[in-house]
Amino acid sequence: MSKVTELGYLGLHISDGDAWRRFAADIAGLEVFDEGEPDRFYLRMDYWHHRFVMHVGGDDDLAYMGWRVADQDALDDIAARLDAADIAYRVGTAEEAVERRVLGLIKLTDPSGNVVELFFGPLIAMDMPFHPGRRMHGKFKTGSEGLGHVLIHADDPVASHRFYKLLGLEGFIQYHLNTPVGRAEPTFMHCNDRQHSIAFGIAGTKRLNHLMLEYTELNDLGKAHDIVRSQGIDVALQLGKHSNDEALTFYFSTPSGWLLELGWGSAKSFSQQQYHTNDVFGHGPEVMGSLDVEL
Ligand code: MBD
Ligand code: FE
Repeated sequence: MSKVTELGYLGLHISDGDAWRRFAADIAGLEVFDEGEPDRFYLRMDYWHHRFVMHVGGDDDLAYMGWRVADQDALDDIAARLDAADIAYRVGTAEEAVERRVLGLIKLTDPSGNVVELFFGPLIAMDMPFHPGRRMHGKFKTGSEGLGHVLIHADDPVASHRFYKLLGLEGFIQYHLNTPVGRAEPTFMHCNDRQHSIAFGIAGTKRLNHLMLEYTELNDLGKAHDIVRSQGIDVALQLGKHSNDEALTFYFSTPSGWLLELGWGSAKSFSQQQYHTNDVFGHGPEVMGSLDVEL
């Protein structure tokens, strides 16, 4: 059975391009990359042509998720499963493949209307090594684990779980949490060694609650934390260690309102399920409004 292999790229609608260019480079250390297109710029993390397409002018939310598959055969195989499950999709045109810098793709939506692109053959720009936006000790952890993870909105977590399982992701509910609006039982799913590439089941106002990126070096997380604190940016959850992926992370506001979770030291995904009611330590809530959970 063919499966998606990684969360490969994201498209984001943003209202303030200049704020995002500064934020991405100066705080996270991402590379801002321009191809002279007036309506967009790119963010890089590694050898990939891009990991993020920043579409300027819009509603400050997720535009699309790009999930990678190995090749055309794998894409055809998953498309046949979508047909059998009566899930509609559209085969991307040659122009759309060029636009995304991939060899081929199909487009569909998940049960909550989040746009999903399944693609194979990304452009890996070996002549253009990653150039961090600020000094970095190490790199972003990508490779076979993809760009990181997203926590997205799900109207119906059971339907979303069924949908992402059809794409080949595995996982289930991993926390029972208290929130101001009641209990939350978020689901976490993986498709490679990254403990989770997607999560859902926490109330929010946007399609995208947060994006998590991981550093290979603890010093880069510390540096990001220093910069966020010195700029007085709203921190939603303070530094702490998650029980499921065991990553040391903190969450803070992006120029789009949704949160960036930066982390280090994540454990690998596991095949037998377990769940948690608390994190290992930390993650104390600071500025309420975006991720109001008691971890
Ligand atoms: C995560 O990455 C996360 O965002 C939450 C809320 C819980 C566990 C791991
Ligand atoms: Fe997270």
